[in-house]
Amino acid sequence: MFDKILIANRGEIALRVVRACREMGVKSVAVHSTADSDAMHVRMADEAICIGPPSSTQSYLSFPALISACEITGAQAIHPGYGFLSENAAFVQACEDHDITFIGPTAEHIRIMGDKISAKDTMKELGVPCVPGSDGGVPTLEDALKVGEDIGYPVIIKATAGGGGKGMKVAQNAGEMERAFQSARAEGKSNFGNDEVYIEKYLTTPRHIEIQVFGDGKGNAVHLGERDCSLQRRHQKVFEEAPGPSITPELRARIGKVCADAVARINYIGAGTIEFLFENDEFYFIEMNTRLQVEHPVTEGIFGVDLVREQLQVAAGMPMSFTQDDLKINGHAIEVRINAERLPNFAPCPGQITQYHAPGGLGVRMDSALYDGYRIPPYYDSLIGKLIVHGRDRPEALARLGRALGELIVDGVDTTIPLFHALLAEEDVQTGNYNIHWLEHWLEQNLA
Ligand code: MV4
Repeated sequence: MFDKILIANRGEIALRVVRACREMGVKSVAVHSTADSDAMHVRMADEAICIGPPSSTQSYLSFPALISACEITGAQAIHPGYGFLSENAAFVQACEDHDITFIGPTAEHIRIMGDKISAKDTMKELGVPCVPGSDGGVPTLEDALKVGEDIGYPVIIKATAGGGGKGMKVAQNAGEMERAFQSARAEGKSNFGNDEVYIEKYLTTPRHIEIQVFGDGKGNAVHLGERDCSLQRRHQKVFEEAPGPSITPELRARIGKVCADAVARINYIGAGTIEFLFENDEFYFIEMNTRLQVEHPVTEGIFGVDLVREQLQVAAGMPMSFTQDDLKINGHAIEVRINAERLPNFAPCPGQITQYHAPGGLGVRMDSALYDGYRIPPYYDSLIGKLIVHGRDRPEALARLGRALGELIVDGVDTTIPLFHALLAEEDVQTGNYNIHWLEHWLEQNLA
């Protein structure tokens, strides 16, 4: 095991990694910008080092600052958390060049999955069910119209380099194709410097179901079931749960095995998430994320495992702590994302926290780097905490969520807490009857 690792991140996820390190007897190095000198992850880590000015590009995203910080502190490995450099293949290469272990997948796997066409090709080859669509990139409008004719409308045109919903356009019929095709290309070009697009059948009312996988890099891999993350606003998840209300044990076992076998075959190392659209009891692969995700605690809750510990273990060349047979689901977990945002527009709301009180009690986990008096800087993501509840079943988890939200106090800034009180009062949330469009519709009718 490593003696010391550096955490190339901030906020709750940096603290999450510090906690795993402390339990494992691994020393942790926090890095911070000048805007984060007072941050909790800096206080909680064994050592801290300032790596630059507030701007992320000059601090949390700076290769030389991070590599130098490792050299100065003697850290042998870097945990990237999520966001920032977590899916940056060039950074993985830079770590390798400096004999620093990147705690995550290889540069090659990150590169393959970052390109949506090569990700889909790879998954298809590995037997993972994909959305019907074009065979790779679609270079011209003429080709696009042919694909539309072939698979039938509606279709969705997606930028190969896309992600987070950028560079995605729907065409309801052949007449809408030209506009959608050109605009997806233009968005791909301006956002990612790549105008290549591909086309898929547009699924109208799917759920977003993602399968957690984990590999040891030596041909062994497991799945840890699914998370339903359908409740999203503008491609930002707000509420995530496991198991998925629509997924039976049979469906889970089938898609889980397909996913675990696929990542085992490519010698995948570390945590990964295989994203599907789920409609009419069928799974359709869309993307793979090669990182630990924000919502990983719901999976930890129902399986009783520490995914960050496992990341460190396999990165150090050690085996995972469990086999597939060891992994049994216990109960139900729900996460809500507490953002410093002002409703109804979800405008970022940085500022000073005048009072913070975290909820507690049975089945309650609050992952947050907040404290009384903390100043939320305006430079970074608006996520300030995650409330995760666990119950013996879904109704108990929902009741516990309502109870815990009632105990949570975050004063001084606006937050998304009132949204969750309102959502819990909705019958569709209580019954799990929602898809990827439910929240946007609800917000239009209730907050607009
Ligand atoms: C789709 C789709 C419908 N059909 N693909 C949105 C972001 C990117 N990860 C994939 N996305 C979608 N791809 C096909 N073939 C609908 C979406 C989509 C979506 C997906 C997951 C969660 C929320 C969403 C909201 C709008 C659209």
